[in-house]
Amino acid sequence: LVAVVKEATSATNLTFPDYFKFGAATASYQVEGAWDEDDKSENIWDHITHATPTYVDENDNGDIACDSYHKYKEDVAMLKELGVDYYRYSISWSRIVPHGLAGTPINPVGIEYYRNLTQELLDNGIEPLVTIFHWDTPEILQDIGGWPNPELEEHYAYYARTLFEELGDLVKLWLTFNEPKQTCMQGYGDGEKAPGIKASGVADYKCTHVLLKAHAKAYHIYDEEFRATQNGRVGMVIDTEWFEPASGSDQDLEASERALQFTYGWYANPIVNGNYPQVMIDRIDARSEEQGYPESRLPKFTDEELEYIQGTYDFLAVNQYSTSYVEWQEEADINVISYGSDLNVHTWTDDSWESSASDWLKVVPWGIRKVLNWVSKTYKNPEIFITENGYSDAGGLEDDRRINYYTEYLSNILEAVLEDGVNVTRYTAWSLMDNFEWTDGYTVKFGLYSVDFDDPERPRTPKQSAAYYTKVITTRCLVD
Ligand code: BGP
Repeated sequence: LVAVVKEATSATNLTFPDYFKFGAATASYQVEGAWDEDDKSENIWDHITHATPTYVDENDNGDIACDSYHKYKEDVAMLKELGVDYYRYSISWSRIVPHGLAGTPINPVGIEYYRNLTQELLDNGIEPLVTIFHWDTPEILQDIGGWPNPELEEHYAYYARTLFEELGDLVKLWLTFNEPKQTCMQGYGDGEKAPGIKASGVADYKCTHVLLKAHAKAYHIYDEEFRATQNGRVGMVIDTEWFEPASGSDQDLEASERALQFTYGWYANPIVNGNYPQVMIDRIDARSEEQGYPESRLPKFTDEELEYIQGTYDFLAVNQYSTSYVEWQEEADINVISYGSDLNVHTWTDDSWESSASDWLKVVPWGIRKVLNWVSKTYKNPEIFITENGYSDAGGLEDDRRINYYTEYLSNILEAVLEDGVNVTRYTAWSLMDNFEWTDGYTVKFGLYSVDFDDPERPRTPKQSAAYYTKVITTRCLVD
């Protein structure tokens, strides 16, 4: 009987706790445009889309995008209409430090833009949640090797300190990096995102190593120089799918745990516990040795660095969209050097799962509940922000599939909070509006608002999902 009653308790009847906040997200390169205005310099996405237009579907780029650089007041009006508690947006590094390097001049017009946007949010009762870096590395820094170059730690620290100094009176929530796994794996591993470098199993590990040290440095700078006066909090956005074991066998359960450690754990374990997950260290060290490398392809932290990195988070942040099945497989050919063969599991998606306009995004609502439980259990019940979740289609204002996605995922989140005791305090919809979706250009739409990219004015129009989201926020439950 208990089981039956539990089954019948639909999360749609339950209410989000009072402390729970709702937001919407964008990122600088994806919405701002104004790519060379007011002394902004080129970033790696400006560079790759101009140098190799075919890199992006339909040869598109973010030169104008949603034109948010000029239309930020409209964006804030949309957020106000939506009724969100906060807005997650990112800052363009090459707008703030056009010469990229530590010690070079700060661009006052860049600072002014973000102060204006942030003040406009505050004037409208919307809390800023700022991503310091969302994939748009200044091209000047890529010219010296990009993230695998250890010097990036200093250059990033200079940029981050500048933001704390210039915006920290207004901004109280900072995210150092968005999805560093994508920066490193796609940027320097499989080459599917700018700068498009293919050196999987080597450069992606170096990139991560530098980036984690840069994160820790920014965290310590905030902690030691700003926290006492500004009273804010700092975290890092880490993305992961859920990896559902294909069977209950020990091998498949191990494959699932290993995939999660190589994905979420690659970044979360260092910032929580001080080092890479043991399974990554063991596997990559052993494979490197067998491959004849003089040192492991996975760089090592010194004891001092381990201590410096450990505990550099005030909350954990999760981007979650999709799920795969995972099973154990025979060891990969030792001659193959890649992240994939270091991880060495077999993954696939189920044909019955609803698809979206993005090949990597399947609608698997129960996956988010499992991810939240795994993060909570693995990292000892931290406060968790969901910093992205959303659904892509080909466009249109009647987006009932998106409404369905939000209902189902939010229902699983609610169950994680109310039934499983997971400490989730924020939910962020990706995205506030249709935008430049990286290599998909404008062909794939995630927005609650549509943007007409054929019109030079870039008019925005609410979709049905926008009204739906407003209703969820105001009623604090999952209305039909
Ligand atoms: C996340 C990114 C976002 C956004 C979203 C949709 O990985 O943080 O910037 O782009 O995914 O993905 P995509 O643009 O690849 O379709």
